[in-house]
Amino acid sequence: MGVPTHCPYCALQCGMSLEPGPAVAARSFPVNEGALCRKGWSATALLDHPERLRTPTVDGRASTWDEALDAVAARLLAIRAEHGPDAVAVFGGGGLTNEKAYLLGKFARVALGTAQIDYNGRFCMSSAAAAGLRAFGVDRGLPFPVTDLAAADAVMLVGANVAETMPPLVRHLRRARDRGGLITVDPRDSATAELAALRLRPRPGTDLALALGMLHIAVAEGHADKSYLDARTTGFAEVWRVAAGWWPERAEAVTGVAAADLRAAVEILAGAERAYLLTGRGTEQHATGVDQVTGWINLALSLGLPGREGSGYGCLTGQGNGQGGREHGQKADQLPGYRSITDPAARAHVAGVWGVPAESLPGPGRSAFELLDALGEPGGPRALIVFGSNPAVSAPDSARIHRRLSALDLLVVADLVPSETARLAHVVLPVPQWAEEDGTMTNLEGRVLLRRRAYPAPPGTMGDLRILRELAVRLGQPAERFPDEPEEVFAELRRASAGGLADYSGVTYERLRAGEALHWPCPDAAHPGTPRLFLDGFAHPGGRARMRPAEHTGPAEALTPDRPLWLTTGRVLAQYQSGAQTRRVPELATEMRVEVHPDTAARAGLADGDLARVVSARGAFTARVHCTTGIRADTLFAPFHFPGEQRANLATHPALDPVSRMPEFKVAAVRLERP
Ligand SMILES: Nc1nc2c(c(=O)[nH]1)N[C@H]1C(S)=C(S)[C@@H](COP(=O)(O)OP(=O)(O)OC[C@H]3O[C@@H](n4cnc5c(=O)[nH]c(N)nc54)[C@H](O)[C@@H]3O)O[C@H]1N2
Ligand SMILES: Nc1nc2c(c(=O)[nH]1)N[C@H]1C(S)=C(S)[C@@H](COP(=O)(O)OP(=O)(O)OC[C@H]3O[C@@H](n4cnc5c(=O)[nH]c(N)nc54)[C@H](O)[C@@H]3O)O[C@H]1N2
Ligand code: SF4
Ligand SMILES: [Mo]
Repeated sequence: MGVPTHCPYCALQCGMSLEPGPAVAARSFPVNEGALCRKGWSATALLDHPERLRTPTVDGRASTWDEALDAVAARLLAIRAEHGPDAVAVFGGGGLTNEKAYLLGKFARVALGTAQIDYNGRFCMSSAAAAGLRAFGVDRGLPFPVTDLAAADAVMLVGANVAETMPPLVRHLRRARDRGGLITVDPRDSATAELAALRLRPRPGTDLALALGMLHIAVAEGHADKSYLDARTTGFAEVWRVAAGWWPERAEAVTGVAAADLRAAVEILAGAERAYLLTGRGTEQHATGVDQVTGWINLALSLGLPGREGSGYGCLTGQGNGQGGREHGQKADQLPGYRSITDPAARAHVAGVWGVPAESLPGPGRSAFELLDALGEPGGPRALIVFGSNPAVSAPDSARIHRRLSALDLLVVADLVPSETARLAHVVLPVPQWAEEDGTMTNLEGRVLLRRRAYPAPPGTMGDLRILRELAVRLGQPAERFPDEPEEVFAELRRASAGGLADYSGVTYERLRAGEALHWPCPDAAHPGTPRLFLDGFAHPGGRARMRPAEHTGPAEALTPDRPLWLTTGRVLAQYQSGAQTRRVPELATEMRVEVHPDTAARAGLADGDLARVVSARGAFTARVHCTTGIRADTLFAPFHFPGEQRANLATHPALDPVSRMPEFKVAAVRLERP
């Protein structure tokens, strides 16, 4: 009998069973019904990998744990004494368990007293989170279980390549597919687009024009749900004032998508009894990401989809704990329970749980890119502590971030492998990994899951929770304020989240061990959890969704004769994120390739299989040319999983969305050339 747990990678959090060996076995669980993708099947390969970190290092030399922790604490205290508490910064990750994310936020605010904490979720979910929170009053990626999709007649996937990024999810789209109801919006024919009855291939960065064009058609052709708009929303008149100007031919001219295809998409969605609109990073990772998602939400609301049984709008969360990771206080502006750090009542509640005065809690800090960009700069942090991210590969404008990371007086990285960021660090702290620890994760549907320890942690490693406790004590905190048993940390998290938007107070390890399906909010021990939100009303006072006008402005930079192509970036099936984990798994070996239309390649004097350079105003990366007619001729697609010269982020644009502070990962002006 194996240990029932969940995959270490994406937000689908497929159920699996861990057997001696170590080996992965299938387990029935609703989101994946026993299926796993290649990354899930090969996940145990990293447990005993030769490159696994097993000894702390200080300035490149192996040390004992006491030496490493003493050195970190002493240097942090010295930096703080000289430059103040905000000279120490913390960077977290959406792959950390709820317990780790929670304790990391507490560690920053209480033990370090710094406002400077943010995490990689800012690069991931923040635009959809901000737009969803504004429109619906609460941000839960999917406000319904993934399995609800199985009954849909139509599903429109906007900038989401689930066939590669969450393969087992595709099984829930079977019905929509069979009925000709699957629509994709993507500048290229991704593996997901290949399954769709209708593929819209907009120019990168023009999604808002597309959404406005579709909204225009929906209203002009009588598909808008008037009674739903009247009863359940506010703001339609202002939204229509903008959309009225987006007649289909104008949308066609801006997006490159034929007006007839826009009409066909609206007809499929409006004609379906049960329809869903889902967004992914393709439409969200833009300097106008919040507006773009707002455009899609406005369309969904006009068609009466959100908060209706069997229909809906949702955003597909990405990282294993992308949802929980943004609820428990590692985000610069948030406290546990999805509370705002500027709300006096929230501060008082959380300070009470932590046993510190509310005035001692810092205010909001810099967002992820702004934080990284300030490192070592005048007035910026001089020390950075990283848990669960590899920003040396995954942050935009990578050469610049590399310089900033290298300018620090102290870089501390806790990781299981020597990531590119760990290689730049003064102190490296080796940690156990997923199958060697207990902890909870919250998947893309807001369901809290228990990950269980199946194997012993290797000697020489120390758990993240224990590291935080040991450092906190060395920084002068009472040990009992920093518990390191996951279940004990979770009990405290429950109290801290009580009464917040993401209320976990009724979730317990006991209920999770018993196999209960608990979706937050779950405010007390007798509460069954909330698999479906908004059926009775949206979370704003009065229960109405708030529509907001958003006008299309386009990408942050324009094409020039010197840089005549759009670069967009994303993922391939066999690699995960910065690749720190999956590049080390032999079964997943993948080559860095840039997808290019054959005509575009020929114009650059390149053929399929040649090495090429992709050059932007920030920098250049190299990749092998993969010719495909399934991509727009004005667009290149590159994955961001590779290090060194192959880093796609050497070329990406760090323009930030004004609301979410999400970087523009999905559009940059580039040229393609021979190396
Ligand atoms: N294999 C694999 N799976 C993963 C991950 C991984 O690294 N590898 N990471 C996980 C995480 S953290 C995340 S966030 C999710 C992301 O999951 P997805 O959002 O599905 O992934 P991406 O490949 O980033 O982007 C999706 C699609 O957006 C398209 N796109 C690019 N520009 C535009 C645009 O302007 N408009 C539109 N409409 N589409 C555009 C791209 O061509 C791409 O096919 O995946 C999760 N799952
Ligand atoms: N160009 C471009 N760039 C992108 C994107 C894109 O689409 N295009 N997508 C963005 C998105 S959506 C995301 S989510 C980010 C992700 O980018 P990163 O944050 O770099 O993601 P990972 O590679 O998952 O990094 C996680 C690191 O933490 C380690 N780790 C795993 N589990 C634990 C743990 O429990 N404790 C500790 N201490 N360490 C652990 C892993 O070994 C790894 O080194 O990249 C962003 N960057
Ligand atoms: S889809 Fe995601 S959770 Fe499922 S096996 Fe693959 S990486 Fe793991
Ligand atoms: Mo992500």
